[in-house]
Amino acid sequence: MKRLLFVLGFAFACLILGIGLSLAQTVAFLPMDGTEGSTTFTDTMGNTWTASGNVHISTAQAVSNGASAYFDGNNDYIGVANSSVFDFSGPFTIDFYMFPLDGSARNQYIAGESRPDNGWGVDIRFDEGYMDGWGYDGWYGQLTEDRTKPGLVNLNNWNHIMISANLDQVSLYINGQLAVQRHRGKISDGANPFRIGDQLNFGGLGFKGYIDDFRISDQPLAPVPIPGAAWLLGSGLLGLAAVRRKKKQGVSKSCRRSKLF
Ligand SMILES: [Ca+2]
Ligand SMILES: [Ca+2]
Ligand SMILES: [Ca+2]
Repeated sequence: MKRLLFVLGFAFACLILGIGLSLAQTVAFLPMDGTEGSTTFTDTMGNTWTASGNVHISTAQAVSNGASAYFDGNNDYIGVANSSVFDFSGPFTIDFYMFPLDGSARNQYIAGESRPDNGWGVDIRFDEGYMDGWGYDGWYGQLTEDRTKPGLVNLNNWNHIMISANLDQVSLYINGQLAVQRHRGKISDGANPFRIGDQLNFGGLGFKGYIDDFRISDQPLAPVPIPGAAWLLGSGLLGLAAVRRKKKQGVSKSCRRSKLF
């Protein structure tokens, strides 16, 4: 009997391990923590980001650890040189929390490595109170929250934003709700820097507000819970700590649900 239990236990462990290893891996993560005014943005995955303009750590609003990044909407961004981490030609997920302060400005650039002149890359924008994005189905493949719906983004509050893409389709989730799902085309990679907050090449406005816990993963993620053991093996203790921090910070139920994948 003991031998049977051992064999069954071993098989179960292998199953969980297999599930875990097949899960997405975080390739960039900015917890945006630190002291008020700091311009140091540490990436727990080792990517080197540089602050430009007036972007800084702020303790005025936060999802994790009492601090986030504040962007004033005018030439403020955090940038990182291109590398294999910032290649969106395969499956990927970009997710983060944002606290927008301006719901009327057009095309506020939140994140991406888009380069419209060359027709490659992807981006995420906040456009007159709606989420938007470009480049997911050819350069003109716009990704826009359906404007016939009530706005899903809450101004002057934290929102969880997730763009999850496999090779066939791309999904935009806002606070755990599916806002848009559409065909995903070929996404051409390029050497443009990845930037958060503004993108001079695009020529639009910068984002005005706060961003926290910015993450890039190398697989599509769904905003649904998965078994804790498998998730733990797949995402590691870092993710566990991040979720525990969010629970302590009192993020809304929908936000917590979308973070538990
Ligand atoms: Ca933080
Ligand atoms: Ca500025
Ligand atoms: Ca790239």
